[in-house]
Amino acid sequence: MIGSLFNSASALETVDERLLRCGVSRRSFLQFCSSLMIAAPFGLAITDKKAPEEVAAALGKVIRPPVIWLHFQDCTGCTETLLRPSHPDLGDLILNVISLEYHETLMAGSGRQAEEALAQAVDKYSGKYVCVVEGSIPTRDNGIYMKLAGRPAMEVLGDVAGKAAAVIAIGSCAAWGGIPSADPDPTGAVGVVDLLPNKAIVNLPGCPPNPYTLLGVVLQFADSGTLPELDDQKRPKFAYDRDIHEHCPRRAHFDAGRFVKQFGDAGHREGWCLYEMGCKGPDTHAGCSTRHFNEIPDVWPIGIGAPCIGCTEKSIAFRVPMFKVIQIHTRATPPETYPPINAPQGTISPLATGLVGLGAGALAGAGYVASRKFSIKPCDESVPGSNPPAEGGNIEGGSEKTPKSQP
Ligand code: FSX
Ligand code: SF4
Ligand code: F3S
Repeated sequence: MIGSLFNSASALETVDERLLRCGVSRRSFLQFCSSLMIAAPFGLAITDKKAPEEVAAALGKVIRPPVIWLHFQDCTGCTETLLRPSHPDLGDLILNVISLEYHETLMAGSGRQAEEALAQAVDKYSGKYVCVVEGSIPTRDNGIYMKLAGRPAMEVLGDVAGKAAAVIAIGSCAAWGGIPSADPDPTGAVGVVDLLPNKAIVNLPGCPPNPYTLLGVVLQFADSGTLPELDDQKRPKFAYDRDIHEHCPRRAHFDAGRFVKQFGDAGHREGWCLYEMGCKGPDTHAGCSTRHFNEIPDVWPIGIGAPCIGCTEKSIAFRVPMFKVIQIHTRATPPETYPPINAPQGTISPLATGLVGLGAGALAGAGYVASRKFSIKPCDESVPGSNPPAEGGNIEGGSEKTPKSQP
């Protein structure tokens, strides 16, 4: 696989030409196109088609986009998630669809050779390449906590990202600091957008994010020169416009008031809701509940029985303790398949409706049970999310991290 990388001469081929030259099977390509459609069912012109064959036809004509990938303070999880699909040839295919010109973890060269490769790629594709940044950038003490070839990461970022056509910050570290920025944040870790506020940047937070979100953005850019519509945190709406809770397969349990109380208890074994175990799904915007990882059904945190830690949210992940129960203060739009969670059911006896909701799954009953979770009665222990913050803790999932002094 590595041998197919860093071949600059082939960068300006179309995807079809490249796949033909490398003998990639049509079946793998269609599988890739299906995954792309699932990851971006709307909001991207490149996937806005009726069938994978149509996506494949459009994608085949795209000139493979040159990508320069920078690594700063990270765990390499974002790279791993991109190249570890359940089918090995799919990882290979991804590297044929984009033209990865520089990637420290994957390239064979090191030292001076790697530096030269980077300089050549930046020169050759100046103003045309997509710069993907993985990892946070240390800023404390003039950025001395990470140097590449003797230069602070901040400087390398400025040079390489500065000459890119577009910059994609992959992962929570690159988007807003992520794990390295967790208290006490010894390196003053920040995201790309903090250092390049005027650059065209797309943030793809997640620890790691779904790789198809990255591919969707890169391919859309290569096809049309446009970036997808972004939200106020520069996240593409097509991937971050819903919260986990809206399409969570455990949502019916939430609505019916069935909560796991302890890992390994009967509710946990039955797949009940993890809200009381600290699940941040109601306040976390990401597509994990419908777009699982590695193309394997149920491979995502809640799918394997762990609460969502809110890894896409700057104000939650690595700020709010993992198992702390959050107050639900955002709207939680009920999906069509579930009863409205704020249904006006105030006159129905809780016991009667609880039984109706549990026994018959009646909309009114379940709606009532769910609406209890948003009780306005403070400190009602029977109502999840109504407990006051524990001493010294901040359970406001949506609140900002306490500002720290930055150099
Ligand atoms: Fe790791 Fe990427 Fe987390 Fe960060 O992902 S999966 S620590 S977001 O930069 O490698
Ligand atoms: Fe799913 Fe978490 Fe919502 Fe429960 S609280 S339904 S586990 S997202
Ligand atoms: Fe992250 Fe939560 Fe998805 S922890 S991977 S946003 S389920």
